[in-house]
Amino acid sequence: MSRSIMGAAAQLGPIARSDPRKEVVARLISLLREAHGRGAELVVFPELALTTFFPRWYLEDPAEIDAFFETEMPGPETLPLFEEAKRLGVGFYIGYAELASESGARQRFNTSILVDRAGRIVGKYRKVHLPGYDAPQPGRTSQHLEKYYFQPGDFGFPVWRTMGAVMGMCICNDRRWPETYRVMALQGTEIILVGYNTPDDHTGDFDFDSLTGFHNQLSLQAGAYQNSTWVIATAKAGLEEGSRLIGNSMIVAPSGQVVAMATSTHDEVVVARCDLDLGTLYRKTIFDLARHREPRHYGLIVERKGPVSPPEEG
Ligand code: CDV
Repeated sequence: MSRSIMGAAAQLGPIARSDPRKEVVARLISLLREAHGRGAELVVFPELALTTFFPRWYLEDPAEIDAFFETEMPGPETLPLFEEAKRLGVGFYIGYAELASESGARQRFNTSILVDRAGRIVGKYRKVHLPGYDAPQPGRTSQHLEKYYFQPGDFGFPVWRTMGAVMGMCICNDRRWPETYRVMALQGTEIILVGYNTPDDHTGDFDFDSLTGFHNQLSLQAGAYQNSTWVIATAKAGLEEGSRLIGNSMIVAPSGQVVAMATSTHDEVVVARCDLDLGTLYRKTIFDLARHREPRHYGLIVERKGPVSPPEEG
């Protein structure tokens, strides 16, 4: 009997800084209902889906910063989303800014959670690859300060067996790194869930930035194909506080083919049936990792952080 799960990418249009959480959660619930109406069993919301993408600003006032963070999940404002998902029997992924106070220390993470169809949090992931800088960069109209606001995630890349599949999570910039997918593939992942906020001017070099949509798709398709996994990738899109965030939320099959893609930069749901046995075919043939990988030649990947070139010639 073939195994499958009906997946949805629930893209969000822009969120203004002044938008109250309550309003944002109402939008999430409306997307959840639409996805459910179209048969979805698992809905993927974006990275930092409850607020505007605040790492574009350099803020110093701790109270102002704290306002973007969740101290509990669900909290009073997010509980209605959990309740509605449970009522509908739909699982979901959502990204948010987490203010953790474990062992008495306050730590900030860019986090996502996986909630099953009974409304239980079954997995938590904290973003490993934080892009940008830890201090404002002179001469830039828009900053990217994730290294200032967040600590790198401390969970690695776990996967969970839930809702009839093995699922992993990552967040935005993680999707550009082959290590992200491969570590999850080595744990048998069948679906990777990812939310993103990607401004179309993130390097400030037009030649590079004009390829932002292409690089998003290239990373997702390569990650899916090379690791025999479905990828459900969801954007926060549109003109948000003067920053243009790309859309193109998509669902990619283990073949690397895009099977559904958003066509707007607004709130939008795309759905696709994810046949989990499609991944098995790839895993048993061209990407049979246990048969074909040669890890003894891959040591540098974990031993060395950045490139060291051979000495100059002559
Ligand atoms: N939120 C992100 O991680 N955004 C990055 C941008 C800065 C390039 C991304 O990789 O899409």
